[in-house]
Amino acid sequence: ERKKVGLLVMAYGTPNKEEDIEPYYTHIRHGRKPSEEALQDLKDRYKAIGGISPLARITKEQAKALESNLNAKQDEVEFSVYIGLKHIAPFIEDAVQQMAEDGIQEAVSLVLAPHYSTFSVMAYNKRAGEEAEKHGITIESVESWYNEPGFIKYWADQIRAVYDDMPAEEREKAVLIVSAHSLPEKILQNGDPYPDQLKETAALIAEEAGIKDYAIGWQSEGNTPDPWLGPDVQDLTRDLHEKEGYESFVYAPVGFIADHLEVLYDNDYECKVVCDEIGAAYHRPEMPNVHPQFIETLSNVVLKKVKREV
Ligand code: FEC
Repeated sequence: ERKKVGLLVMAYGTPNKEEDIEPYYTHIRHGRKPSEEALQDLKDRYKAIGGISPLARITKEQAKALESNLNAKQDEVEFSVYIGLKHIAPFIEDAVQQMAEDGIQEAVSLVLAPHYSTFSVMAYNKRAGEEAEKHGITIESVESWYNEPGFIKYWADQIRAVYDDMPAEEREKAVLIVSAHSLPEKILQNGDPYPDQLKETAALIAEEAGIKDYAIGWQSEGNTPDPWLGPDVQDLTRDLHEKEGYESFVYAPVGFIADHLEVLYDNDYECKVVCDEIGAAYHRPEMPNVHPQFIETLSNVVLKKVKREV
């Protein structure tokens, strides 16, 4: 008899249809409605990537693939997956409640974002933990997996393939930009590990891919008056072109793991606009999505956590 363990997979969430955009945006803004202008701007960005984001579909596919992989790999534990989203239903709390209704007493949780920060992973885990306590469920949380060898290899392989495809003269003037979602600078006051974790991911990927010219950037920063972590990837692109003469840019948004607005718009549109303006080439390797090697990596991360506890 296999032991039953809940697998709580947490992700950002995305509007499922146009009418969801306003409540979703309001939730992201901690309950404050966006202005008409800001709302329209967000609607236009979704329109530019094809109407809605593929993120909802990809999150479900990732969760299913992870569950199958885990259950095929070992026979001590039977994992049942539950998706809990940060900003739209099914919310993290809904998922934990469903686990309780299904009689789950033990669970392991994983946030579909590699780097730990008080703003992201800690917030997800806090919400899961508070709901779990109400139902007497114990949750072991994976806190980060930004330096997992399989994760590093995934990106190094994709990046290597992009460089190998370049003509030699382009390769000599190419630079890799490794990025994650920006966060307000105030996270640094409490010693948040987020920027150091991104630095480590970047160094490991560059080393494994054999790339010497790389830089770290931040992207998708929010529309608030406080300062955000920089340099922003668009400014960084201009700077690297003007000061160092790079003419080909390879973007690796490693703080994300799926095709969604922040990549399809902020990289594939906004960064590409800058590259076009300065006459540079734009490249963006494929996101992990449900790539088998990537799912295998997540599966190992979860198993390590469970084995430590059993
Ligand atoms: O629908 C989609 O395809 C895109 C989904 C999406 C992902 C995502 C990931 C992260 N965010 C993080 C932090 C912030 C902070 C603010 C913020 C704002 C937005 C807005 C949209 C949005 N985020 Fe997001 N983020 C996604 C979507 N994010 C839409 C609102 C409009 C805008 O600013 O563009 C600022 C909130 C505020 O105003 O106070 C902070 C972090 C991640 C990566 C980790 C994770 O996935 O959880 C950190 C995907």
